[in-house]
Amino acid sequence: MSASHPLSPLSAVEVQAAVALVKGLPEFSATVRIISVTLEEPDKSSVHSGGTNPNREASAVLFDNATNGGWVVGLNLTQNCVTSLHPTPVGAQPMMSIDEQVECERAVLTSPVFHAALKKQYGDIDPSLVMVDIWSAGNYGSEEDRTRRLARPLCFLRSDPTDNGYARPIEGIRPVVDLNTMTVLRVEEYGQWPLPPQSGNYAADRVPNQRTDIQLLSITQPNGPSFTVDGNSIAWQNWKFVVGFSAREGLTLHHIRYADRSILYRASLTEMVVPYGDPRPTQARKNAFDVGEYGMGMCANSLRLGCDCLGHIVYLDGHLCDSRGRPLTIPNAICIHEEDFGILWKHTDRRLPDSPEVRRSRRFVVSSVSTVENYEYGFFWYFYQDGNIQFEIKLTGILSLGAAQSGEKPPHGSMIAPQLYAPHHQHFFNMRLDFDIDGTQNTVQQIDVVADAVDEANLYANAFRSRATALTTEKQACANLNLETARSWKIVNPSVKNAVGEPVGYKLFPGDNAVPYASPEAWWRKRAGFVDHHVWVTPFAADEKYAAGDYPNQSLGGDGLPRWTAADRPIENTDVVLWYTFGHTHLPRPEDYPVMPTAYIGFLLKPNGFFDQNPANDVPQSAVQKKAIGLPTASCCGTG
Ligand SMILES: [Cu+2]
Repeated sequence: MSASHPLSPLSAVEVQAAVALVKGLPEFSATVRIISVTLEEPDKSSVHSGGTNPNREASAVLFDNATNGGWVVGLNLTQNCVTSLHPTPVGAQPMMSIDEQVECERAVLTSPVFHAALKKQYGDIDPSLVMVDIWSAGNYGSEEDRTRRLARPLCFLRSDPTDNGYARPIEGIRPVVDLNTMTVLRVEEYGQWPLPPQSGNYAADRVPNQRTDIQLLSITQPNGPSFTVDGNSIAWQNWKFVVGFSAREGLTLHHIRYADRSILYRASLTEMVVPYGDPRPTQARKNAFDVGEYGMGMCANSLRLGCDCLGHIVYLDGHLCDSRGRPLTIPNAICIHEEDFGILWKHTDRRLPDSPEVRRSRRFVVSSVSTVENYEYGFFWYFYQDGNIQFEIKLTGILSLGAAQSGEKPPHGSMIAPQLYAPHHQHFFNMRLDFDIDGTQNTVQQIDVVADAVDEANLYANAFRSRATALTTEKQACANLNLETARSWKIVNPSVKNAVGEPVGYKLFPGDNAVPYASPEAWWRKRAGFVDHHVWVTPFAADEKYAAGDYPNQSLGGDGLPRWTAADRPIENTDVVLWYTFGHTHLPRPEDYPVMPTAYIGFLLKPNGFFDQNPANDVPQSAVQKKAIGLPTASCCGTG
């Protein structure tokens, strides 16, 4: 078995080879679920040296519903053998599989206890119209939180099978499901709320009077796209990188280079958590760790041309397996295309008004979208001609809603429709950015802009400067954004100097962000220590991949970044990883209903002394521009 690049994700054939090996283990039985099968990445040094990888390796996480315990299995797919088998820590709950979502819904819908609770609330309603979303149980210190594999689903009532059920939350009852036995342990009852009276549909066939004044906008690339795709290796303009995909992380990017100079070795969303801020007993436990509990790759959409992506598209499939080892390929999981992005640069010399120099900007987009029950997250990487890399998360989908009594205005949420409210919540994301700027030995600097003292050297009191603090140890590196100093972070290679004698570098420019409003005592915050700081820096360790640790599901907390950085390891002039946490505070609006217009959050990585001047100075004029001034257009590669 071979793959075009050693960091290419597992193919469907490789996933099935891994499944066959796992199923051959004496530990494997009918009660064992295969939670994930993932590429075990080769050593970084072998990738940087361009060596071919002699072995394709994988790791599988298994979980036995009979014993409430699991294993991590190392696999060599080239040699077709198992290389290691370790039990997971006692009590560790790997993420919930896609099968458990379906089985959990069925368990609730066929439970006589649930039917009885439903009848008490609403009389004789058709249980087949109830919709049950699996929700992770978290850990609130109880015996069962520690000893069972649990879910606390939320339930909704549709008026017909294609109705938007989220419009009618069944507020008063909360089933608790043991995912090991796949049975309803009990149904918790919190009182009675009437079903909100209005429907909230958004599907095309349910929205009458759609607008009619939109003319066709077509994007064509008659000569084809400007990128090449070889397996999962991508080349566009000066950029080269590898697209990865896994059940837990979803879309990842690897070995990002510009003009064959290394910038980022690996970039991934390591965790996210959505804590809700409503203390009502039916809402207080809501906080979803969408990566470590649900799996961003497992929840990835199959994207559609003309809907999710526009233009000349190349899609990549995502190859996974379900928890029984059956192939689970998500066709078109990743979309790859180019977009026009307005003006790249421009200057008009007023003495030469007929010859403005302007260039169109084009950006290269790699994206995927995941649906985690009610919510959608789009993950968009943008590469630009001037060396910028942008990451943007698009938040859309349906709010997680609650029912309100007639006339009630819940204080910890916003009224959205009659007797329907949306609790306040936040979305915190954590990105692991393994920079390798022109090599692996890098240093992170915290950059603060400060005003000079007013003295004889600053007579006009106008002076300010940027102050770079080299981050030397993990504890020193922990920091939050600071508006007063326009704080940013620069990753430099101290051994490689640019034309002005400074170390080459890239800068992290944060975008929107937030601090958590829940107390540090909140149960979810113990499990999500990564929200305590916006920036963390660690020395590279291949097994430190997830900001909340390997097993955040039902964890007691403390794992991940807080645990690793307690060692206060040195981080100067070594292989460093920068972890960036960013949050979106969502006070819902009626306009977010029934389906939410996209909200955006992300960050920008900009070359900062990485190049000696604007690297996009060599972008030619666009075809339209050349035509307008009478130049031949045949060899033109500018947009339009
Ligand atoms: Cu939100």
